[in-house]
Amino acid sequence: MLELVFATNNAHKLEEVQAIVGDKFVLKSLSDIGCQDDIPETGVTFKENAKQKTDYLVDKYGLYCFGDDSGLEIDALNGEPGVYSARYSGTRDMEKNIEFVLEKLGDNPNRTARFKTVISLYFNEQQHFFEGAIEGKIIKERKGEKGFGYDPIFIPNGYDMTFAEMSSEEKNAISHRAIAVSKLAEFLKNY
Ligand code: ITT
Repeated sequence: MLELVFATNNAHKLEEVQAIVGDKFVLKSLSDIGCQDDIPETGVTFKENAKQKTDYLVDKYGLYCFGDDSGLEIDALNGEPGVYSARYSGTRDMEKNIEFVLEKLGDNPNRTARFKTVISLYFNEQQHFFEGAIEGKIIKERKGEKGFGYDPIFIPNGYDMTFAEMSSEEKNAISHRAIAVSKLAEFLKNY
């Protein structure tokens, strides 16, 4: 079994990714390795932020690791919240962040959006990136209780329910993170 640090403290993400990667890899979170640091995410792209996370862990712990940065891009908001998804309203409170998005969009008929993920992997002394995206639209009111983040207001194209109405299996089969993580898993399967 291969141990890899996943540069996150988000339990939902760890669960989702472990399910996709399967038993061959044991994923450790930041708290599992005793890292309490607030790793800087100061980039203006998902890729820069993802790489900042793995650079930090490699410099400080010398461990093989991966980190992702994800977010929601809404066309009518010029790609926002983007890298600011976790704190769009100025807080990490997702109720407020969703409210802020819905207020900004108002009755704008252009509701197209996508979730994106970029994964940075540091493995065998090499740097790799894997990307995933899923297109969809933002609805006007929250629907569903599952998932996390902006899931209650995002309906992926080809579906009539939000990510928050899907089981984790359904979401994991199509999500931005699933796409990026499958690319990561595909890459790692030879090791
Ligand atoms: P870590 O930095 O600890 O990994 P995070 O919550 O900040 O956790 P990301 O940087 O990957 O996670 O994502 C930033 C925000 O984008 C996240 O807080 C959510 O609000 C939103 N987001 C990302 N992936 C999402 C998903 O699958 N469903 C809903 N919202 C998501």
